[in-house]
Amino acid sequence: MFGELIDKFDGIFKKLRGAGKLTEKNIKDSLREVRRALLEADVNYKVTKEFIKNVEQLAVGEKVLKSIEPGQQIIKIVHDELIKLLGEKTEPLAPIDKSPTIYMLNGLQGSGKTTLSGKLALEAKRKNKKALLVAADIYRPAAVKQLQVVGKSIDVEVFSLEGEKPQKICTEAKKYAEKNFFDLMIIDTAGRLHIDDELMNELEEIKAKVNPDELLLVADAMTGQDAVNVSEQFHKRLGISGVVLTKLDGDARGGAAISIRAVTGCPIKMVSTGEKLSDLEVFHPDRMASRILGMGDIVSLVEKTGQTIDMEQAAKLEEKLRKNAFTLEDFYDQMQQLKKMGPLESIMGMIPGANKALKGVQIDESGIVRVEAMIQSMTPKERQNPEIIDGSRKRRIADGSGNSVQHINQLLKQFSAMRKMMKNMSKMKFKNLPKGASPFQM
Ligand SMILES: Nc1nc2c(ncn2[C@@H]2O[C@H](COP(=O)(O)OP(=O)(O)OP(=O)(O)O)[C@@H](O)[C@H]2O)c(=O)[nH]1
Ligand SMILES: [Mg+2]
Repeated sequence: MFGELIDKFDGIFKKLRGAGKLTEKNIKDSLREVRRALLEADVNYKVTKEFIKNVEQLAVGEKVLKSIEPGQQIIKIVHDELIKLLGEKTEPLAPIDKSPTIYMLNGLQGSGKTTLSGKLALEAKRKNKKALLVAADIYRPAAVKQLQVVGKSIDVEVFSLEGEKPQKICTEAKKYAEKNFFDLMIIDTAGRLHIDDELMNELEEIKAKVNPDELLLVADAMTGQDAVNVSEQFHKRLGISGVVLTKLDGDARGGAAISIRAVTGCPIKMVSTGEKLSDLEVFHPDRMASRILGMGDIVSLVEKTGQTIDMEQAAKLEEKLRKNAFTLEDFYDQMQQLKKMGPLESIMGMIPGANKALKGVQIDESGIVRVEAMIQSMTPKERQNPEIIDGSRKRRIADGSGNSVQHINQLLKQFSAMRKMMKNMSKMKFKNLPKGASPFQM
């Protein structure tokens, strides 16, 4: 996601930096390109227009033109304005501080409500909170069963009542949660193909009956401006407290993420980035802006790493990186660690410059097994000093691991790109993170 937009910004910014002297004209030209890039990423037309107007006002000032690095100044203005557009500050979910705190999930069919229910319950569980999932979708066949499967996979109880209406199910669930000291109750409501009165009435009634602490709209980022429209309509009717954008791992162009806050006035609180129950992130406007502008998102990466990487090993790695002694053996260990973190693509996108550095280098998850075989076929000396791997060694390793020399070359290229990135990452302070640090503020 954001891939194309990041590329375009990269090109525009490169020109700005290299322009030497900036004039009103080349600033205007750049902004025209920014405008086009945003529109092509499916950002709302009015939002784009307003954005460009604001940036232009700030950028075409005498102060900027006379500054030492005018190009850099304009990039900073774009960055700041983008953060404003995305909502400025992080809006955490309502704290889980009563028995029960209630999150109600709403949204169109297939937007990801049931999956999100599981994700939120899992996160609550990680915080030692007792969660209850409530099956309020009685319309789609097997919807209750689906939630039960999710609940079972994370060992969270599911509340359901056969033959009852959702309103009744939710009020009964609240009583049950109160009586049994649940900390969090998550209501998984039914979806519809389109917004209709019947659905809205039902949701309104549930809201009135259980008075949720968080009324979240779950919107599919892949649907672009439709996600924005749906959010707006739900907000008008129900008064939602926030939006969770799902499927940001897909090839959505990003327009929804960029426009929702500006169009609806509702904050994006969380983003969902995959089908696995651990694929959930807090939405940080500043970090998202950096990611979109190709500046990476080191903070989220550190947090993600903090969750899954063994801290002691990370400290050792940091030491090695500082000494520039990172070897293929460490690479192998890192691969094992990375595998725990989720799809490589989503991790690479957070590393500044990685999008560019890894261009053309295929990140092929299924290829990991192959890479492991190749490293296993190397001698310890080769793993320590990949530089000594010459033509005949390559052939031997290729034969030993059942690969071609081309594959070995590819691995060495990938390793050297990784080594460069790792050097950048080594500036991060793994050690300052508490064990099991979590990006969630619940
Ligand atoms: N790639 C990706 N897939 C997702 C994400 N969230 C949900 N899905 C998938 O989207 C599909 C629909 O998800 P559900 O959670 O069943 O959606 P729902 O809103 O409960 O759907 P209904 O109950 O039919 O209204 C499933 O195949 C999920 O695995 C996400 O963040 N990324
Ligand atoms: Mg569902």
